[in-house]
Amino acid sequence: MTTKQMQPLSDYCNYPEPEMKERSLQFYKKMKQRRTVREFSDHPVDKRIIENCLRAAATAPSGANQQPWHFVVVSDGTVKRQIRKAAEEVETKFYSQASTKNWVKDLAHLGTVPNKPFLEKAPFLITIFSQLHGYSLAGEKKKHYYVLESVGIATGMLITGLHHAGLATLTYTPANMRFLNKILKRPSNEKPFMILVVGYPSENTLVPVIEKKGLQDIAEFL
Ligand code: IYR
Repeated sequence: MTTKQMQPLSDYCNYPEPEMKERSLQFYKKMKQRRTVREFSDHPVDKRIIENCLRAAATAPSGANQQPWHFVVVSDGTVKRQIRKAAEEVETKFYSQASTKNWVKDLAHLGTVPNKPFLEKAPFLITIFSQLHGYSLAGEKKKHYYVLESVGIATGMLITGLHHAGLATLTYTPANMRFLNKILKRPSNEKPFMILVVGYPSENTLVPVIEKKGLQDIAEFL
């Protein structure tokens, strides 16, 4: 067993309470401005912004600090085209199949269709993989803990960072994403979690009118 090494919590920031109140309010206001967009401009995005946001995402807490995530950032036009083609095949089935009829009905208010031009138009597709298990130095399977929770938290932090930087995102999840392993040459212990489409919104893009639940509806204090 390795002995644990401890160090002082040197980076913790302590603010006076009025400042905390103001900071939390300002952060809420900033987050409230985030909207998922489905129409992107092809205006290029500086890769260093994406790198910083990925660094921020990688600070996420994870089960046993195993950091069971992998990000493949796609900007290559040929690879984006391959992803679009494979995704649209999945979507065509999804929108026409009897087994997903109710699901498709529940999405009607979003106006989504099988055609996914944003997969080629947006400058970056950040594909996110969950490492369902890892490998020991000897090459044996190593159990990973709370994989979905960990990758979900890191993804939330990534979306938050990109929004904070001024970029728009789309959390895109075709019903079956295994094609990503093949296209991006990822090993079978990695399961695609999401395609995060990143860029600038296209000019005059429209977003659906939606409501977020209020505090009373989502939380209670005992
Ligand atoms: N993947 C499909 C369907 C879809 C599913 C959910 I859940 C959404 O919130 C939105 C769309 C598509 O992107 O069209």
